[in-house]
Amino acid sequence: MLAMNDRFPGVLSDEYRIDPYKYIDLLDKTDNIIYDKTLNAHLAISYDAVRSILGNSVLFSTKPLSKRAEPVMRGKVLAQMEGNEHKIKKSMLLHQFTGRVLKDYYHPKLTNLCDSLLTEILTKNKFDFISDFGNKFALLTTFNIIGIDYNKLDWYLERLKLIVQFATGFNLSKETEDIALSASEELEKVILDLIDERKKCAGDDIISFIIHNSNESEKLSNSEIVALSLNILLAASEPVDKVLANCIYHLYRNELYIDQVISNDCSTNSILQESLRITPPVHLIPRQVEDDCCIEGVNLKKGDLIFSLIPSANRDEKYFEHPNTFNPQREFKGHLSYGVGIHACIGAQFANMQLNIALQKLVLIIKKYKEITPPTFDGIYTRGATKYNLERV
Ligand code: 2IO
Repeated sequence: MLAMNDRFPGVLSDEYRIDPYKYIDLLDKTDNIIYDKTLNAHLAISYDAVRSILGNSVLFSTKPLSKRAEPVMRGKVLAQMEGNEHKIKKSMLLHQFTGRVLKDYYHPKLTNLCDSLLTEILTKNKFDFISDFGNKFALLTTFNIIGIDYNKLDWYLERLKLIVQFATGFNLSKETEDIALSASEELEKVILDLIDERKKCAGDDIISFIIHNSNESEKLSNSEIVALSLNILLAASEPVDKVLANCIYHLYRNELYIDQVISNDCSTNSILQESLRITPPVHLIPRQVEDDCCIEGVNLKKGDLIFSLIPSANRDEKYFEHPNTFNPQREFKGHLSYGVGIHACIGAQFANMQLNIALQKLVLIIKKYKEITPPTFDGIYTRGATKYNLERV
């Protein structure tokens, strides 16, 4: 009889792809780190192991991103950087994604955007939550940040899909890689044009802010601005529709919370954080082991690849009682879906605000609709609904 974790089929298996949570729930998290033969990499499956790994960026570097992200981002993404470069660029971006700018500038903008998308949907008897709302809300929000014209939605959507596939894929064919690379070159061109425009005439977008509000010694090159812009475009859009669809999915299966949110007995944020915990949009976070070491009782070798399996850490019984029950009222709220440590998501506050705005409005209308069929989920790196058809009751 094989031990429980030896029966884990591997992240790249067909069974896992169809229903990862079935296998994640079976994992014995007290093993902390297991080896995944399909990935040729370690998998951190416990809460403590994921915290130790993501919390130590010296021993566990983000070097895997130089293959995954850099080629399609036309330069280094923030998560690849260290030291002073990381500090300067992180605080530049954080300024735009926190505090006053968030409350005074983005809150009203995103409220209006959400309202106008929902007004359009309310005229329909049937709609797909992903393509008719989620994708649009996600991407148009990032257009607000970068200062991109709303009518370019389809052009960007098409190309971003390809670069996400590159950054989050496994064993891709040369052909698929080349298609993504040429999409990213096209994206680079239009961002370079935007930079030129903003140098002549500043707007209230993040590119103008980066160009005009940095010290002489901190001036970024065009190619650095392109990489950060593409980084934001991807990281801020890819998870958003997935998280919102997951929230709706959980609410339809736990309808008492819809009423509780409406009657102010439960906050949208509790729904959101519990949904992020139990069904995180980003499942895998890659790191390279920089030295031989022993972490949570497991030996790792310099050069090894290790993925943090976020949904597994978030379902660790040591921290979350009845881990696969959706319970927005649970006491411990420390899910790891935004990561942890110096490379934790810098858009977390922005995302929480954006998602709460949408949820506040969605809870008021979802009882007018029901699922035609349950959503179809896909993805092993980022995972979410690809189609979610709703119809008026
Ligand atoms: C662009 C995977 C949605 C990041 C990424 C390849 C680098 C980095 C992440 C997150 C979430 C995206 N990695 N954001 O996991 O910027």
